[in-house]
Amino acid sequence: FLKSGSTVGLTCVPFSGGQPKGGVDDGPIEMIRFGILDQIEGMGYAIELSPGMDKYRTMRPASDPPLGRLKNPMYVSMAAQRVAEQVREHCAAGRMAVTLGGDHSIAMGTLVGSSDVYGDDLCVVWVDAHADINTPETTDSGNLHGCPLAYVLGICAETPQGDAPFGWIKPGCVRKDRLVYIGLRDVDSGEKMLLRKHNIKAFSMHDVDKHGIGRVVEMALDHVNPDRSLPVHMSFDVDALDPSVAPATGTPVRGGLTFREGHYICEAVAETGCLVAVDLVEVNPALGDPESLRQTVAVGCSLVRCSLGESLL
Ligand code: 5AB
Ligand code: MN
Ligand code: MN
Ligand code: MN
Repeated sequence: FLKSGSTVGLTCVPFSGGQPKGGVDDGPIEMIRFGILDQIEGMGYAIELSPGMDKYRTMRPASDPPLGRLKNPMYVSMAAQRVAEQVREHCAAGRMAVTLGGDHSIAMGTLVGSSDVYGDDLCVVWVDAHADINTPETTDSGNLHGCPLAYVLGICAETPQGDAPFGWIKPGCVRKDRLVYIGLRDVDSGEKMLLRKHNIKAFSMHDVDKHGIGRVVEMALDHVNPDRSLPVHMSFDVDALDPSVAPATGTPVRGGLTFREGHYICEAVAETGCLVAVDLVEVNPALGDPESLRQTVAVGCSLVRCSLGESLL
């Protein structure tokens, strides 16, 4: 697979249907305004931009009744399916797939896209305050940005079929033993049961405090990719960072990663040369004052650059 390819396949997903707060759909455009395109090109990459990003806003179905507790199920499913096609195309062409969200429900799409190309080998590093593994049965909020992993791991009580929302997702396209978390600190009780039941490896903020970020990233990579030979998809939710570092996000939780810890993760994963896809999600420019916005957009862009190897000498 690509060892640090020279073209970035960029997919911008202005989508907020996986949660109730408006504004997260402006995450990508704010990062573009902040200069992410020039920054990536300035690092020597060519950019292939997925077309038609406006479509994510206009494709909302006229009627989208809840599915049990799940809100906007058809809209989330359709948007994620489109994300999957765009990411699949980038990966198939050997590009580094970079996806800017948008809320985290779009990761159903990014993971289907990358796993379609890299198959069983794909390792997933999920950097987040939250586990995002709720099933339709365990979710309290019904917000699908808390559920993307349940669908790709194939651990929902009933597997969606055919034309039903999420029926297009191949359950188990991401292997449970190739998923690892870093940064967790707000995990629902139903999610804790799922993590235990499926034996999924997680490094919480407690582990970061105890071992330090260097050791945690090493242990996380040892778990999924001991020989550093497999392709890695990193899904980075900006709320993994402490709210003092990334305030403009919909579900902030105190006690998060410092600026350096967040960047260290990206640098260390980049350093392996195994990274094939990265998501940067949950930047919400509508939350907080202009300075919070600027700070959060800036940190989002710099995490992307570090994932592309900016700070490697
Ligand atoms: B995020 C919560 N577990 O399911 C739920 O920001 C929060 O993508 C989900 O990590 C947070 O609603 C989703 C309480
Ligand atoms: Mn989160
Ligand atoms: Mn998340
Ligand atoms: Mn969030």
